[in-house]
Amino acid sequence: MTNPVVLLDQVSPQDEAHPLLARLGVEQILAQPAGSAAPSSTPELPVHTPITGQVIARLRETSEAEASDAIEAAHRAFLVWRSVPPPRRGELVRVFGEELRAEAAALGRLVTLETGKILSEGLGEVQEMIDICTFAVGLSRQLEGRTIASERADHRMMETWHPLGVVGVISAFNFPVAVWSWNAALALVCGNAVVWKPSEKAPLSALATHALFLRAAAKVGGVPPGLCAVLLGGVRLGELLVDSPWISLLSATGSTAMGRAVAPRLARRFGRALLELGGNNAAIVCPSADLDLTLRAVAFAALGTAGQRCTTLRRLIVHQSIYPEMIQRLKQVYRSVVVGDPRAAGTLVGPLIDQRSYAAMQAALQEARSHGAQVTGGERVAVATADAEAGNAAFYVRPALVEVADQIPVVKRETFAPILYVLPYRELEEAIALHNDVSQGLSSSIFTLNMREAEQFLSASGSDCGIANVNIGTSGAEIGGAFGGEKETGGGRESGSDAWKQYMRRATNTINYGTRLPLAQGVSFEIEPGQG
Ligand code: UN1
Repeated sequence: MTNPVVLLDQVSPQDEAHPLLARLGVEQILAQPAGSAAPSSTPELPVHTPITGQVIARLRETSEAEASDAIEAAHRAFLVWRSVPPPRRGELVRVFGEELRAEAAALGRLVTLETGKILSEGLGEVQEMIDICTFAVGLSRQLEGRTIASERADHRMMETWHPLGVVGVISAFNFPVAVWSWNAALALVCGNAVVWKPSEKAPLSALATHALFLRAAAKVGGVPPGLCAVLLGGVRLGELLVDSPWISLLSATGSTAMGRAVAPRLARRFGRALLELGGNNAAIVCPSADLDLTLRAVAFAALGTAGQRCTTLRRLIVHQSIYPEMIQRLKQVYRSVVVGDPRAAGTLVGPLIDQRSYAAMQAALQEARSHGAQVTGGERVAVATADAEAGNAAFYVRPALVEVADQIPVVKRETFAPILYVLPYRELEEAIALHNDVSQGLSSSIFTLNMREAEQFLSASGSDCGIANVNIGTSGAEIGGAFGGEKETGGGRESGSDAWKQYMRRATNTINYGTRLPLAQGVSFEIEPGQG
């Protein structure tokens, strides 16, 4: 199985990335020939680490011809894979999960190098991949359909679920491998092929994941070549996936703006979309809340991954009776939380991904100030990393707490940075109305020991999000539940529960095992004897 796409032409040997890439088998796959398309002079794709801002690898972008080749090869692989019994397909995912277990430390560290998330979160991302593999292996023996009562005598009605085709996956920088795995593990046991365009900002972890997948495929044997492929590059390759008639389902994670470009274009050819777009997640803190627990939950949800999760807590709606205490304790946390090299013990907040992200954060804070908000933190922080002083190209910030009286426009937008807007409320109905008064609908929480408040929040007239929690934060969802949200979040559901159904084609079958031909709805349609 060849990776059709890339050549690595430079990795600085003194860099930490080099031994990791060698260990994970990335160099071997890059050395393989690039499929049947002639090597081309596509642009170089420099990979930066946000830890120092330095370039740690230079890849070559996948050409459009190579990408089309890979998609067609995936389609050919699908034609074989769809007839492999699901439990045998599950065996591939099981062995892939074993490879991930064996290399969790190395892959987790590579995720940290590429994204700047702290080591524990880098490892957590790999754990999330392992967990979805375990889930998918179980699923491979549980793909099931209903038997439905027929209105006709001697008839049986049932649903059969068949593999769909090639699944395209566009993933974002912040979860550079886990989100692919939610899609791929399910797609593979469901009998599909997978073509993946990872974020241009985090292609190395994707290549390492692909290398581990190839190892698993070689161990298992009988896996058709081209079943999984990786395309490296930007928007043009994304468009190719959107427009390709071979891509039956496109799962895309990213901004709402990206979703707006993808969804109508996909709809034009009736391609299936699974969208996981922006979030603007809020938590309501009620008077009865356990404040120690709330504070810890809020800290992880708002500060984790430096505020760069789609599930990051961005709005905190606090009952006015506990507002002063909550704000004071939050300020303490925000002042003291360690911002620094994500590889160092004790660091909780690593760098932002890049300059654009820093600029967007500063613009949002400026806008909030101009509306009279009180901002604490948000400034750039100089950080000495393990290698050197992080230069001008690394963007570390002190997370920002922003006190607002109501939801000014900036609060209603998603700024992918560690900004937490805090606002007071009087009545729960008012808090829920504020909570739902944004265009995104991913994740939400309530902190309360009052069962009526909790149940109201979870009810039909409560949170309008795809994820609604009680006494835990908005981020860090387990893989067992369906993941995704409503409104501008895009409506898709990935990962657990019955999300697998999206990766399959449903057929309704009616079987007549009798000798007569009764028609549904009692329709009579008798032809004369001899006519038939
Ligand atoms: C994302 O940020 O795109 O629930 C995914 C969470 C993680 C996944 C986040 N399990 O925070």
